[in-house]
Amino acid sequence: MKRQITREDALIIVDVQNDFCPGGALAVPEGDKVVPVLNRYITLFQQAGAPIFATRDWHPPDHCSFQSRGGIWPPHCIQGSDGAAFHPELKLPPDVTVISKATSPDQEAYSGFAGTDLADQLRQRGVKTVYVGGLATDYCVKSTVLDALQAGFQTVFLRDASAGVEVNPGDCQQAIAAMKQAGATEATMDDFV
Ligand code: VGL
Ligand code: ZN
Repeated sequence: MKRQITREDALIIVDVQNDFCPGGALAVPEGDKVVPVLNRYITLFQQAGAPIFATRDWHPPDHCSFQSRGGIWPPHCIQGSDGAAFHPELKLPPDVTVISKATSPDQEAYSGFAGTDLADQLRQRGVKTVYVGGLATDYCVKSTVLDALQAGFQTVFLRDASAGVEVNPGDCQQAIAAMKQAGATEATMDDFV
């Protein structure tokens, strides 16, 4: 059975920012490979009149997740920097809703739902099912998927539109298992009409 996108569906593009792509401060191996795939999903959702959201990691310069403050990451996605900008080839539509997260110095937020109004915005538009892809599978994509399920949305992980950091080998596989265990399903472009 092929999936047909309707107005009750939404696309959530997670953190497709320069710092998470090759050459960036916290590069996901082959992170930029998700860009052309996401562009195809963007076209599909746009044609169906379905809303599109793009989350971005949007840290102050002294964010608690940085090694300088005892966190585990090098500085990345600092508000307004080139590294924090969306990948230049990502074709976000003019009516995309951008969701900035982890914007306060003392709060980490991997999920696009954490500390944002994403759930309210989805409900306001009558969204029932969210399709989630982007960077990184084993961090922000996973967290966003788990929170979407928690918030009551049917949730589909877009495997071909996601890539992971893989700090430890197997992290992505584990993340995918955890998402499925929590009730997410998985899809790739072939599953759509
Ligand atoms: C992310 C590490 C730190 C992500 C964000 O977007 O997956 N990973 N901050
Ligand atoms: Zn971050």
